[in-house]
Amino acid sequence: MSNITFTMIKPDAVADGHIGAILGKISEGGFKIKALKLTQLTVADAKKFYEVHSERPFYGELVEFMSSGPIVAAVLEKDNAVEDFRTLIGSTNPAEAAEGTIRKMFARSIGENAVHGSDSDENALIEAQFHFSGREIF
Ligand code: DAT
Ligand code: MG
Repeated sequence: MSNITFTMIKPDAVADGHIGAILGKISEGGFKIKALKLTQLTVADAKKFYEVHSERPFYGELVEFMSSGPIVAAVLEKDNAVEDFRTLIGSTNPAEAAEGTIRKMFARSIGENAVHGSDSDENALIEAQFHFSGREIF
């Protein structure tokens, strides 16, 4: 399953009513939806998903935020999906994100930044399988 990436529309963007607009940007960006659901991370889920950041000073608030409300999880397919999706979402800090990117348009702050995008093909597969069973990925 190369050419896939994993994304979440984070609790801030769901609460702010941006699910439809963000899915629209994803579709316009040429990504095909392979899996999609509204769900919520437990604290344990969020700790595990962001384990790589466990030594960072923002880990506690990141885990608290990511488990604070519903998210939309999705698996997306496109040539060069990981890199192209990172371009579409923009920099981690929305203040530094390019015009027209999802984070520039919809994020609240560096911590509450509207969307997740996988950072490698390897992690895309791990993250997709963390959230979806085989029968949920089309
Ligand atoms: P990205 O989501 O762009 O891959 P990352 O992997 O470095 O960024 O960090 C994961 C998430 O952690 C990020 O989306 C928001 C949060 N985060 C990163 N840096 C932060 C900071 N300096 N302060 C607060 N939250 C931060
Ligand atoms: Mg990252």
